[in-house]
Amino acid sequence: MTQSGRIFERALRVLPGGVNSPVRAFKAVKTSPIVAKRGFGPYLEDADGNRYVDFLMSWGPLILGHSHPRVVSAVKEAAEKGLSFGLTNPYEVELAEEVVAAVPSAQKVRFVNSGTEAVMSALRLARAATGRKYLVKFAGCYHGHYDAVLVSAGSGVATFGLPGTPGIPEEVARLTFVLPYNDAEAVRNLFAQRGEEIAAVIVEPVAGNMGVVPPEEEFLKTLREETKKHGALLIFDEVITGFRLSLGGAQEVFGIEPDLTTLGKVVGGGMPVGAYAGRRELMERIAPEGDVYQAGTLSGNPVAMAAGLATLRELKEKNPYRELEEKTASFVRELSNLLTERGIAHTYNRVGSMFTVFFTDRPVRNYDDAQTSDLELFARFFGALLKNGVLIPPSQFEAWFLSTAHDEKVLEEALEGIKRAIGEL
Ligand code: HOZ
Repeated sequence: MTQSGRIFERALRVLPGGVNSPVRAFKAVKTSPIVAKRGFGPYLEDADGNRYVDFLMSWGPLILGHSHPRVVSAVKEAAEKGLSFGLTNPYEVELAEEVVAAVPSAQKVRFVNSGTEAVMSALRLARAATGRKYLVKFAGCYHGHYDAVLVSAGSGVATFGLPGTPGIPEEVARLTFVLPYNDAEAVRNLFAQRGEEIAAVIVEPVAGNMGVVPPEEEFLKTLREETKKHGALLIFDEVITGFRLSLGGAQEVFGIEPDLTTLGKVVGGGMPVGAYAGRRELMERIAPEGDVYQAGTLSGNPVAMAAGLATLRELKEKNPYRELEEKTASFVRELSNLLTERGIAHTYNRVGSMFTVFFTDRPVRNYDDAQTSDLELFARFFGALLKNGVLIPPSQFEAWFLSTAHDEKVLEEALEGIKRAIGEL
């Protein structure tokens, strides 16, 4: 038995499913999970010493690659001064200043510990600010595991084919309307009927949790127009796209300002950080300035803030976005050519440095399309890639990520592994 196998066997005895987040169990790809030992730059090494070119990249945070020296030294320096104070510290102020400077719609920001927490808090704020209770989300979008948004969700919920989850009262689920992604007409119709009851529309401005699905131009514009017209708030869930597509996120790329933005992943540089941000008068409703309560012992943790700060400063100084996009575009084109040469029907979606390959012959513009992908073939593709030194997300309904550490040579190495893997399908 492998070392990974041995560790996972022990894990199964003490952790539900052997994991602390379902997608890590590799169930959908019918492969034994690997146990991570270390990461360096674009590579991940498992407990048996196997090295993989990593396109999972911790599900998105590691835009600078694993263990970037600047981030690691910032973490060490902060840790030596204290792991947690439960008091205001300078790092959180500096990180907030960076967020406010970069994200177009952010005038004030509150840090929390995960994307889920950010979403939960932003939705509470939206309900308080509007005095309404209904929410709108889109099928296949995933906004963390908060009750209100775990209906028709992407990510792990899609991966395991779950219709929803027990434990969420029907009364709660009924407060969330679910519409198809990229369907501006459906949005207009719903607002025409129920517009005055809707507190907020929450959307991934580029979907990343049904695989990558870019927004059609009219879609985001319609969301902005309809929410404004009916006094509802527009929330962009930029947990994946924030600081990933550009320093100002998807809202900067598409030129549309939401009322509230949720952040996570890159903003924490690999540490557990989430955040929600928005216009001053909205954010000032949050306690202790206002009456909407939300708190956390470890929120704004100095070590986590230091990691985020080092990451954002590196991004600001180096501005790697154009290069990242070009590298990713040419990589995914070559990958697609390899599949075509082998006669495998597929399509891919890419935005910036995130992309997904779907094994279907129709364009993927919503969750129904994404579900036409051949999941059996995806599972075999995943296994063959792993055997050939390439790690991708163990689910069809996720994004692959490139980092600044994925240079030409590494991508060449990955393409060789991919070519061998395709040959084995
Ligand atoms: N937050 C990730 C969604 N793309 C998945 C990570 C997880 O659920 O563990």
